[in-house]
Amino acid sequence: MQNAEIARLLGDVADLLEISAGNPFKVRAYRNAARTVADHPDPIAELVSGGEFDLTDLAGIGGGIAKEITALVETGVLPQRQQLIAAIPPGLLDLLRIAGLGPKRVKLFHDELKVNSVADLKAALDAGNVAKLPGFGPKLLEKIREGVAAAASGDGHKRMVLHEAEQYARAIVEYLKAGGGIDEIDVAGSFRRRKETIGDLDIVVTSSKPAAVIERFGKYGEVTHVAAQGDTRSTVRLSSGLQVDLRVVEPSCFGAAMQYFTGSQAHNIELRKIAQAKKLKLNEYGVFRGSKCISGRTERDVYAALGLDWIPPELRENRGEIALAKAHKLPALVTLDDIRGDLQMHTDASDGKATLAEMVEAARGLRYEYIAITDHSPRTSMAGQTPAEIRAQWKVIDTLNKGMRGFRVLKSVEMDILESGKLDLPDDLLAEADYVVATIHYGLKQTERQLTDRVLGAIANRWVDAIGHPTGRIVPVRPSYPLDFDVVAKAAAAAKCLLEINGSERMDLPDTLAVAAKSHGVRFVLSTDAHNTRELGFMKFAVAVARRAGLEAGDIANTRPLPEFLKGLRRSRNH
Ligand code: DGT
Ligand code: CA
Ligand code: CA
Ligand code: ZN
Repeated sequence: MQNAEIARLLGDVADLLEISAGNPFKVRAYRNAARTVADHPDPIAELVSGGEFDLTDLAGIGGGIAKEITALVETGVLPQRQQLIAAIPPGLLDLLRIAGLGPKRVKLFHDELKVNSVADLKAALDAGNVAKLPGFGPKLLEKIREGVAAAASGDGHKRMVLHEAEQYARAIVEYLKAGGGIDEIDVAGSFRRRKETIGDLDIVVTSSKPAAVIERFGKYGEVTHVAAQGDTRSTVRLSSGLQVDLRVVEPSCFGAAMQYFTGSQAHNIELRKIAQAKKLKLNEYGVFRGSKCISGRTERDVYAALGLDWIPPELRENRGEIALAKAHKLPALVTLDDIRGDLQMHTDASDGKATLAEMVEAARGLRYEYIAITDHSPRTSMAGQTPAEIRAQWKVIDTLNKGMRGFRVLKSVEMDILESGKLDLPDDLLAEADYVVATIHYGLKQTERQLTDRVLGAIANRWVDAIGHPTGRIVPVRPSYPLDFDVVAKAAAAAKCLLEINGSERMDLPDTLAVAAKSHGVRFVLSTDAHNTRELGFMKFAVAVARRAGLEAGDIANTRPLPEFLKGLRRSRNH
């Protein structure tokens, strides 16, 4: 069982306690425990079943919750959650899964309107009773109405963020492999294309014992419902709401099946047109001339039969990749191995959880050559550092650097671009840094003109080396703030200011905007925005966005060795 799943169940307990007016300290304890588990770098379930591990050593986990987690790992059931579910109307859990609704609102509906199910909520909306509650404006009501409609039609499952889907996919693939009898196994679909959210997982397998694989799949501990099952395919729903499709195929068809089920649908439709023009037929079993299969063993064979170079899955969106494959002009996409440093992360000097030393050690473990420590500036009220504190941190970094070989910590800061458009730190301080990233965190409700001007103002400052998470979006909870992105991209290119691709759940820049930025001549920097050591692993998601945008190593500043990286920064070029 993966950490995301344990954390989700602990979070359910917090929600259910809150709805049933449980002890607020207990609510908080479960929420903290959920966070601790979600942030833990190693699989908690494995540690617990290994024996020697004491859960109460973890921050925020006491004896009671430790026992609960141990029971969960051993039995697949969290006792506290079962008890709570038995004591409340079961429909309340469905309400919690609706977009825009959390425990506070569900409790309010329950207490004030006697709402106990999706149907009850729909009736209350229709009768205008929700609108009478304080804090429910037209926008929120519309969002809830949409969520209720989706839930009522059985389609209410939210898309899962790639970060989380990664854990679920890995766990279920490992489970299937552990059962034996599997020759090849891979995840296709939007997951393989590395889309930022996943509708469902599509797993393709070759096996000499299809029936046994299908049976084992249906018995996976998290399965709540087997939606469809045949001799070679099955669809299940997990307790997290995630749907998983499994197909068992012949080895001679594995490449064709992977190609078909990777999609995208738009990409596949274009491929079929190419096949038809060559008097061939393309489907999930292979490429056929008449009834004779001419390829299907590998994806490369399938593309070759159509006269195309193999296309990396991240590009398969029918956005021009097929013409490039035909002309042998596909980009050599950047890979995780190309990345030599991580240029945004936080320590406990601002809102991070780990110390500077811990972040450095973890980054060295990832074989980076350099990192930037980018704690927040004063505007981030609770967490920001004053100029004096920043200078003190930089002194510590100087000392640290003297004691290291082959690795360098860059003196940096994540500086807020204030609501007024001014920058949060003075030029003399910025000039002493090795690297500065400027970002917007506040005043997101301003107009497009105001927000665009703020970003342009930051780009105009010669000491701003990069704009961090440039659009402010967070997948899937918050869209971009209004921004004239073309104007921003042109200005960044002209000023040699980098634009960040942030690999946290922001996934910001989005892939489509990174494409647009590249066309204006922008260079990029990839970062994780890690707030603990585990999140340093988010670089693969920044790389995913970059690959979907067709970026090559040469487009990305932190694929360069340190001297070249530093020389390429505008602060060194402008002298
Ligand atoms: P998702 O799950 O909504 O994030 O997106 P996908 O792309 O994973 O879509 P999904 O799971 O419905 O199907 C996986 C792939 O299988 C899809 O990308 C292309 C292929 N596929 C599925 N159904 C069809 C279909 O009716 N026609 C074609 N051409 N391809 C299909
Ligand atoms: Ca899918
Ligand atoms: Ca599917
Ligand atoms: Zn930030």
